[in-house]
Amino acid sequence: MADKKADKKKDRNRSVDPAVLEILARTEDSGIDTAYDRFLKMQPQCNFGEQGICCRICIQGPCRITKKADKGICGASAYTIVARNLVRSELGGCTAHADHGLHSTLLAKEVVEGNAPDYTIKDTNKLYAVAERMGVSTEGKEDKAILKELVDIALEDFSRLDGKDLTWLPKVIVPERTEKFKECNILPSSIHRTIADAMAQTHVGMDADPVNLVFKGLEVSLADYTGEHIATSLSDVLFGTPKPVVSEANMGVLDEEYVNIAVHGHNPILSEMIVQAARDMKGEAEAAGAKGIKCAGICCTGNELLMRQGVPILTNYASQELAIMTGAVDAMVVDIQCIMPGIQAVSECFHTRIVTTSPSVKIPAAYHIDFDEERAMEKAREVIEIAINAYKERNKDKINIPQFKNKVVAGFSMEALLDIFAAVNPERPIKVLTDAIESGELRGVCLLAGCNNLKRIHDQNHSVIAQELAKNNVLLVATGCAAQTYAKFGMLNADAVDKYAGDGLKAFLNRLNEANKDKLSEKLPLVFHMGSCVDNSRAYDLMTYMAEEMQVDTPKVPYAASAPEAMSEKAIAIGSWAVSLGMPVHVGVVPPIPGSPLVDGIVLQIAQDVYGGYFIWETDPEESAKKILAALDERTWKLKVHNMAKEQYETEAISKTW
Ligand code: NFS
Ligand code: SF4
Repeated sequence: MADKKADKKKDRNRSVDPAVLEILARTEDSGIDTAYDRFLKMQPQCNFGEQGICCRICIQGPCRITKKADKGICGASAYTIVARNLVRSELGGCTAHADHGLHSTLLAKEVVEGNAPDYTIKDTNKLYAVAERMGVSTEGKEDKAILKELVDIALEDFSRLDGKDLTWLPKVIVPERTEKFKECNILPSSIHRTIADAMAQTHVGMDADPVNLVFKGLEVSLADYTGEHIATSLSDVLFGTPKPVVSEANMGVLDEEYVNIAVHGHNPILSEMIVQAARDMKGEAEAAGAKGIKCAGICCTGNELLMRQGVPILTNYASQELAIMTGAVDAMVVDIQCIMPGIQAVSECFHTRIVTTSPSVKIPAAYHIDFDEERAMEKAREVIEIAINAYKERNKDKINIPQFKNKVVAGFSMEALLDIFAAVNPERPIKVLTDAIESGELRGVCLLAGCNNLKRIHDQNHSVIAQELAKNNVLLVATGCAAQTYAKFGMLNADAVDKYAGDGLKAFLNRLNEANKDKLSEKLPLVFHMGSCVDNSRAYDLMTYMAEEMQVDTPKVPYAASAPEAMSEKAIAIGSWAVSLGMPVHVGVVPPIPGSPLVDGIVLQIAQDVYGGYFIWETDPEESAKKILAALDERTWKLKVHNMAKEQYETEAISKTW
């Protein structure tokens, strides 16, 4: 027993990232505590919580469902408690994305009104494209006037109270989906109204019906999707739509001779300025004895900067504290979301400064710069100064950078993908993809998304599932921390195609490479990095375009999603909209739902009957890949049968709706 305990304490193998393993190995006696250690100390975790049958919604609780007490004090059954907890998680995710989307919208408003002098409209093509999608005419209008109309639509979609339908969402999904959502009464009226209503609906003594609650959760998830779509669209307008870009990833991107700044969080509004200021302040860094300034990204801010600026990826969620333990990070600048409070304690063992920048994300003892859009560049320069000052205090003996990094080809926005497809079929670019599925060359598309979760071996599910799917000719797109795993592991480059892709996928990618050889400086990667987690909206746009080409509702498209190491409430919100919008959604960590077999059944089966999308819980990576493949195969098979019937009987056998 004692030995077992000691072994647990020494478990330094909770990752498959070689850089992480190297740092974990040397932390043995350092006394530094990271998430990997705290996870072990937390064991065993509470079974009631894991099952979702602990209720703390009122302070008569906590009420836990047991054999002896099969209802809470108020009489709530396991199904009510589980469903209510699920809705509250979806709400957590939705509010995070709403906050992000609203921030982007308000920045756009400031740009229109001339109050944010350091920002401009960078991408007028995207501005026109979004305007067209929203039905805003652009004729004879100044760019700012167009942007103003988009801002007005977005702001109304955040705040409308009159019960009318959202404007943004129905414009970016197939009409059959909108009909379905209206029919089931889950089309949100506005983002903030849906959030408020769902909070009220889950108060003590409110909704007890699990189906009604689960469906409310799906409405919340559609509000979440709207917030994400707005965030992506307006960020592209203000900062540029990503195009293929070459960079690198993993701890080896740090360079001892430079001032190193880790940029961490989610919102490009600040980090875009930091990157610009870092370029401008090279001289100051040189004066301090460095060769210059290097920025490297963590989590989705990292993805945003990689996609638009080619800034390298440092690491992903689980290993954020370990980046500090290289001794070479002078400042870690954080904005919002997925920032472990644990980074501060680790930073205190080094010279690293933690700099918070959002009024809603402060960490005791960290530096805080009140970022404000009106004086964006000035604030960004303040942050860089903190980093340069820290650089002067570096302890050379403590610097030890794991020398692992891989080449990355990223930047695949929807626009970039269409451009690549257009080299093969200029009239109907997306047909290149749907044809490849129809001919059997590809078995479908899978979006690999989501977080790291310390319950899993860090990055293992991500890498194994992707390798299995690639071998089986699935076209892979990725976002979030999943995409960062692939970046770190060399799976976002063409070498990975030779190594992992099946023959069909190879042939498909080669055809695209051949057609684009004058246009692309690099061959296409195994996995297409589509951006941050809000950019899952890009990945769903892809499904929507495929559905339009195939003339079917989205649940018929052979397109699945997987969150192999899901962790955050945002991931739960995303998984839920992916289900309502028609995807089979694999999750590699079972969320707190199985405590009610009824609710479990609703999200696994009833959701499918009504919306066409459904969840798959599977923790084993090989099994997960098999289940994702089965879900894709079922859809391609059905499409084939329908198409055969259509030809044989010359009828429109294929119904468009789910
Ligand atoms: Ni998505 Fe991106 Fe990472 Fe998870 Fe966090 S950074 S928003 S939530 S942990 S993928
Ligand atoms: Fe218990 Fe009901 Fe209160 Fe939940 S809402 S804590 S089940 S009494």
